[in-house]
Amino acid sequence: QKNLHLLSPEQVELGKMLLDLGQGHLFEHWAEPGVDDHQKKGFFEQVARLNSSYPGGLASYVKTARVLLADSKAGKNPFDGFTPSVPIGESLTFGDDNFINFEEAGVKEARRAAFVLVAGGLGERLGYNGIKVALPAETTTGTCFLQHYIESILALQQASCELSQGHCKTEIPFVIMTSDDTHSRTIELLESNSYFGMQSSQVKLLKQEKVACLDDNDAKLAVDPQNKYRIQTKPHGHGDVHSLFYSSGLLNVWRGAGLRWVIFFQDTNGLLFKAIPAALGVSGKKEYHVNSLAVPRKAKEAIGGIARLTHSDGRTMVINVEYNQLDPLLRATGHPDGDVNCETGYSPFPGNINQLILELGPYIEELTKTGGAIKEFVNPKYKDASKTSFKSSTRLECMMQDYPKTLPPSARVGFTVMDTWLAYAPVKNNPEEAAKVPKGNPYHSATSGEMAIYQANSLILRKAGVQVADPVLQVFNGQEVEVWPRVTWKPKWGLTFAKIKSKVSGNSCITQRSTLAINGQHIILEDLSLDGALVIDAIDAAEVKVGGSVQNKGWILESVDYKDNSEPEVLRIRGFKFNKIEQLEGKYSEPGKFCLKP
Ligand code: UGB
Repeated sequence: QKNLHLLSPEQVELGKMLLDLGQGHLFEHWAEPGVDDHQKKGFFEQVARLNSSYPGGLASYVKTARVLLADSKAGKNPFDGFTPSVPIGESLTFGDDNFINFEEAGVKEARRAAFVLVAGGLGERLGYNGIKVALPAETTTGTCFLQHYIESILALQQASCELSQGHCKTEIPFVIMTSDDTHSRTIELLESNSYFGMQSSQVKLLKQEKVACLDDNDAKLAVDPQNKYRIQTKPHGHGDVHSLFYSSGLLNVWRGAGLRWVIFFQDTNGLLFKAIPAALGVSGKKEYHVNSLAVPRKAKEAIGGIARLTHSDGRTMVINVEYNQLDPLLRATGHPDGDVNCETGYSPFPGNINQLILELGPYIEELTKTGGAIKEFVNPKYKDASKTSFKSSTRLECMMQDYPKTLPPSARVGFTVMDTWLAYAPVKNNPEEAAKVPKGNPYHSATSGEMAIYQANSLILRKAGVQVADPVLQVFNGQEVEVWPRVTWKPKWGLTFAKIKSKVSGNSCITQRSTLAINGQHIILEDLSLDGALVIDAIDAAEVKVGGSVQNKGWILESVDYKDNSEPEVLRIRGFKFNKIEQLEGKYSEPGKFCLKP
């Protein structure tokens, strides 16, 4: 009351709303009028932001929180009444005719696609100091995740245009969802690298806001422990991407421009774009409204399981069941062993890798109904079994893969399973946590993420006819990994298997200790015998045939201890670095046809 003169009429309304919501405690410790007035105004600015960025405003947030907190206290199972079963989806085998056909169909569709990277997470589990998209996906070339994603989208754009008849001016839109934790550093990374070759107008950033923290079961909003004139906030989860889209107006712009697909993906998967063309082909041919990419899942692996849930009232849906919920759900529905592997050595439920392809028309229709609100959950850490108080404040959260939960039964929701080696190698765990992962389960670390790229490229070249040596086992940061030859290429060199096959001819071979970096578009490997390091840089207008016997001392892999502070963090978290002793380098900066033969 005493501070009313400071406030605009809108702020007075917000204040009344807080009181009506039983949030009077937020003002209890305020100083006398005339003291801290600037911070008091700041408080109302924050409340206005929290109110406008949440579908239905703070009133709706508090109301939902009270219901979810009561359910949690009562131990209510979110899947009450549902029985899980193993769903049927499309399963692809890399390189066979079916796969190649889907890839071609997907490349055609790509001209009508937009990509959305959710990159608002800080990656607490990884403990890296920077933003995750700035991390090198591999250290042979040092290409960071964001650069790799942008170059992949540009390669897809070019390949798609080449397939279309006539003049094609397509620019595939690329949206990045950021948060206060990642926004400015993402802009900085883009700007200081000229958007990695993309038109800056092609890239849009949408920033998610955090949500208010809750102190108790009555959804009392938490005062920030650092500042009594602020409400404490925490991230709301990647599900925010849908409401941000709804309010951005972008979807209608895209529909007007003739787009048909929106492809969502996460921040640190260096393999994803090897799977995207075929998966998009599946979406197109099967006319899926929702297509989730999946890989075989190891029981207890920290990725959700895709399940068909059938309710006792007859409703059914195909949906991700998050990794911490799958085990209790199975136990509660007649599977006393819970989340375990079946005779194949994998969980019978395909693993959700959270790369979603949505058809734009039905997506817009759905968001128009829901405003982009996604079913939320709350995960309070209680002090004791009475469940009356929390160890620390909690908040509502939501996940982007829960989007199908509100869809009508007529929606076509499918999924596409591909080999893990081709599609999924995220960087999420720090070295200590990764080393504790049970043997046989994936580490999801910077070490395994980089090694997976070499493995995938080696296996793809093998399939294309190159003799690639077997890997050796080595231990880095306490993790035993297969070390394949360090093969890398630019996405524009080969984004699909058909393209890669067209760049390889004759009899080529690569030894295990070799490094091959192909930084160019028109580079043909013909009767190449590589035993050492070979780096080829060529502009797009240069055509280079690479062959003959290349032998040198090469690049040696050396261990780096993650505790060794004299090494840069990006090397410490992967546990190795290259000692570049000797290599053959071919640089082609003029147009023309060239041969690189030692
Ligand atoms: N992210 C945001 O953009 N904003 C946020 O508020 C939070 C995250 P995590 P998680 O495929 O590996 C997911 O933390 O949530 C971004 C699926 O739920 O890496 O533990 C963040 O930047 C799970 O089913 O993953 O698990 C990152 O890009 C499984 O599929 C992305 O959201 C698992 O990912 C994911 O955030 C997986």
